[in-house]
Parts: sequence; C-alpha cells; structure tokens
Amino acid sequence: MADLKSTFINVYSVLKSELLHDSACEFSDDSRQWIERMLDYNVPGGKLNRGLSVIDSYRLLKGQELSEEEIFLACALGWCIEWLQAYFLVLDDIMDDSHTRRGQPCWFRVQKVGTIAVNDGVLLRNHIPRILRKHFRGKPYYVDLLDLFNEVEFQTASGQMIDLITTLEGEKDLSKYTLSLHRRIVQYKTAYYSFYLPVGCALLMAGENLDNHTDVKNILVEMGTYFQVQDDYLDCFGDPETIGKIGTDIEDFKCSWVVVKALELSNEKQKKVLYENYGKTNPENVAKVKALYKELNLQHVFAEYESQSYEKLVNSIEAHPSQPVQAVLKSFLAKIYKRQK
Ligand code: DMA
Ligand code: MG
Ligand code: MG
Ligand code: MG
Repeated sequence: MADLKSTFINVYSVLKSELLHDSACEFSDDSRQWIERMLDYNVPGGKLNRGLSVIDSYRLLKGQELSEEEIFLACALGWCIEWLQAYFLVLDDIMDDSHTRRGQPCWFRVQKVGTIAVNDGVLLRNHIPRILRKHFRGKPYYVDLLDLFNEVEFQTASGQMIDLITTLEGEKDLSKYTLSLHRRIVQYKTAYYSFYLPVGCALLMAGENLDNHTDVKNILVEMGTYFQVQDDYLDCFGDPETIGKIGTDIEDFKCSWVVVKALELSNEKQKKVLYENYGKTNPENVAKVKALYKELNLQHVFAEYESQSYEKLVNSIEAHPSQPVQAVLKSFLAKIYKRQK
C-alpha cells in the first residue's frame, strides 16, 4: 500500500511536468512557476482515496497483477479524478466562504491569489482532457472516458447549484430542508464524482461497458450519500485539526444532514431556536445551534445512521453476483467506514 502510494505520487510529477511543458502554450518562467505552485498547493494534499481507488479497483477487476504500463495508466486516471476534485474544491471554498482546506488556508485566501483562484479552477478542469488525450487517445475506451468525465462533472456542478441556491439570501427557509432535498443535493454534488467515477474509470480500463453496470452505480451512489452525511457530521462535530478544515455549514445555512435531522427531532420550542439562529455568522448564534444539536443527541443519531448504512451497504454488496465487483465495493467501503477525516 505504501508502495502503491509512492508510485502514485511519482506519476503526479510526470503529469505535472507534461502540463508545464504543454506545447499548445508557450509558458514564460513566471507562468510556469504559478501553475506549479497552484498544482502543488491544490492537487496532491488530500487523502487521495479517490485516485488510489482506481488502481485498487482495476487490479481487483482484472484478478491479476498489473503490468507497469497498466499501473501508470490507472494512476493517470486516478490523478484526473484528483484534478477534478481540486477544481471543485478551489471553487467550492470561494462559494462556501471557507477558511481552511487540508490544513492550510483555502487557495483563494492565499496572498496575491484572491479571485485568480477562479481561473485556476478553470485551468485545473482543463488539464483533465489534456492528460486524457496524451495518455488515452489510442485506447478503445477513450471516447467513453471523456463522456464519463463530462457527465460526472455536469452532475457535480448541478448538485453544487442546488446546494447553493437553497441558501440564497431572502429565500432562507428551513421548512424546505428535508431528507429528500438533502439526498438530491449530496447524490449529485458528491456521490457521482467521489464514488462512481473511480470505479467507472476502472471498469472502462477493464474493457467493460458502463451500461451493463447500473447496479454497481446504484450501490456507489448509496455509498457516496453515506460519505457526504459523514462530511456534514464532521463539519460540525469533527476536529478541525484532523479534518483539515473549519466547518461553515451552520453559518452558510447549508442543507446539511445534521440540520435536517435536528428539524425532524425538534419540538416547537427547539425549532424556534433553529429558525432564529441557523445561517448567521455571529459565533453566538452558531453556539446556540451547536448546543441544540447536543441537546438533541445528534451524535448518537449519527452513530445509529452510520451502523445502519453500513449494514445496508454490506447487504447490497453481498447480493451482487460478481466476486471481483464485490471486492471492489467492499474495499471502497472499508476506506470510509467510521472515518474521522
Ligand atoms: C462538497 O460539498 C462538494 C463538492 C463538489 C466540493 P462541501 O462544501 O460540503 O465540501 P467541504 O465540506 O469539503 O467544503
Ligand atoms: Mg464547502
Ligand atoms: Mg459546498
Ligand atoms: Mg462539507
């Protein structure tokens, strides 16, 4: 595993160097330095779960050791997902008015970056088809790969839109925050790119037709939903040192799983506390919301949700007819169950 991670990191350097010497653009030393710093700051610093899963999944689907070339290609695809993630996060942090990410200031908060971060996001996004063209153009699954990335990007941006327009000033209305709205948001903004995309990439490399794997997609979307509920929970109850970011969901009036559950469990008096304090930046308001969450014992409610989701996921995985697919899904689930970051 440690070895796989270092192979993966080495491929990052190769891809970065190719992008810095992209012949379509005659970069000056200054531009090259900007891109390099921007990439190093935003692309490799996360858990790398999504990227590494492509290699893991591909190996399990093939059922035998991979050649060096196959490992390189799986790593390159894994990095494309990490690039996509970096692109979404750079923009997400601006829109969510966040402060830190992966234990450092959000990119747009760095001196001299500011709104240039928007264009950096666009660049990150544009690096993906360049990597794909360079390494996959001759492959029979090239078109399907491009189509998969495009489709998933569209789904994610649509999810982000729903997430954001629910918080619009003047339209803040807690009564519309239900589990079904929450589900729609997280399925689109998180599940497709974080869970379906890595396995979709591995399936394409293994020569599969994605149309034949909607059952796998459904399970992965369920897993991604569970993952975003964890993210919502950690935003409020996680340790910022461990998760590398300071939560902003309460301040941002987000349709988080935590507030949806709180609304479900509140009596009229408690609901009033939520209506009066949710979505305000003043720390006193935030503290009142957090105190109510504790009063409602949401930590316990989450622990129950977590074990139930796990059980359901294991059951649907074990009902899948293919052993290699089961192995892929179980390995993914093991990486996130009871995660603290
Ligand atoms: C994350 O939603 C979704 C995308 C597409 C980045 P979020 O704002 O809850 O993420 P985070 O908590 O990491 O800011
Ligand atoms: Mg965010
Ligand atoms: Mg967000
Ligand atoms: Mg979050």
